[in-house]
Amino acid sequence: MAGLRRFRAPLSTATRFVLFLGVAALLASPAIAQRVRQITRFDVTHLGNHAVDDLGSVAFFTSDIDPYGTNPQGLIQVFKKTLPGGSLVQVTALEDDAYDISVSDDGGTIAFVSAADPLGANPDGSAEVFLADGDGGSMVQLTNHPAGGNAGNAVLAGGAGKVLFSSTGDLTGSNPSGHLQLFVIGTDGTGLLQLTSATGASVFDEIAINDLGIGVAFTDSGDLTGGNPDGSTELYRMMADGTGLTQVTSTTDDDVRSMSYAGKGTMLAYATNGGELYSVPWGSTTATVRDDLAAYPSLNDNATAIYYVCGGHQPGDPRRRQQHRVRGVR
Ligand SMILES: [Ca+2]
Ligand SMILES: [Ca+2]
Repeated sequence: MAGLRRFRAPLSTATRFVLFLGVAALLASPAIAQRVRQITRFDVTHLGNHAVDDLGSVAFFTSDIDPYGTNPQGLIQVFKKTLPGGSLVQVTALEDDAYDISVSDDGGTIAFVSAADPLGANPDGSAEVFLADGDGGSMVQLTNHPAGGNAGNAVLAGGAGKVLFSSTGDLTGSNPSGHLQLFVIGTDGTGLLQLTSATGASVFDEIAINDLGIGVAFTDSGDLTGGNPDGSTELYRMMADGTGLTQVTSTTDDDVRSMSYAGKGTMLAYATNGGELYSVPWGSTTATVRDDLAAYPSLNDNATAIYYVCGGHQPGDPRRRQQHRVRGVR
């Protein structure tokens, strides 16, 4: 599936953290009834994000748990859970928090952001993007913010060739103002490119890159092309070579709340704050309504199905119970 990162604030109070599996297996076989399996149960104070490989054979997540006594400081580390019902491994032993975990389609490469200095190349403690294999070995510091700025969210393309990330750094000489921008870099460290020229309002709520690292999609409240003077959250797309920036949606009172980008790059799906679910082919700005009272769409690689949460909170609505649905896309 295409790499996708949703920005979420960590939970501040003690929370029972439970990771469920179901999406990956479901997307592989949309016609088969969903089986949801609870794979963790810990009392923790931080609920990080999680990522699953294409086969649903391994899940990675970030958390401050200390199941083996190897994280006594309660820092947020990367953990790996073999599925279904396999072992739990602490992948990182960083001296600062890790966050924004993403994984390649084959489960063999992970990317994450941390202000730690595990390799001696980040003495200033800025937030940097790191790569490692699925066991935490062969770690590489992919970015370098030597003169201020920090990496924000980051996401690894499914094919493991590129990483899309946000940063306030002036990494290529094109961001002296230090605004938050999107960048892309090859996982071999080459090809660093600043993709956006935002002037301050951008937060890049969700960012995604397709499996081959060719196309990029993101949601943002910035006015990046002159088509969003009201500052609502819109869906944008562009090529990973920096060309073709396009505002896909044009909302005035119904922000884009969540989105998905098919791994093969042919389709986008998004849900608005008002709960409308749409799909829109890559290259088009004409969207098709797929459902309402919907949120958190997830397209499969071939864009033949959308998995999403459905259900409202309006009293009297017969669908007020939340459920998970799959809808075919043609
Ligand atoms: Ca640094
Ligand atoms: Ca708008």
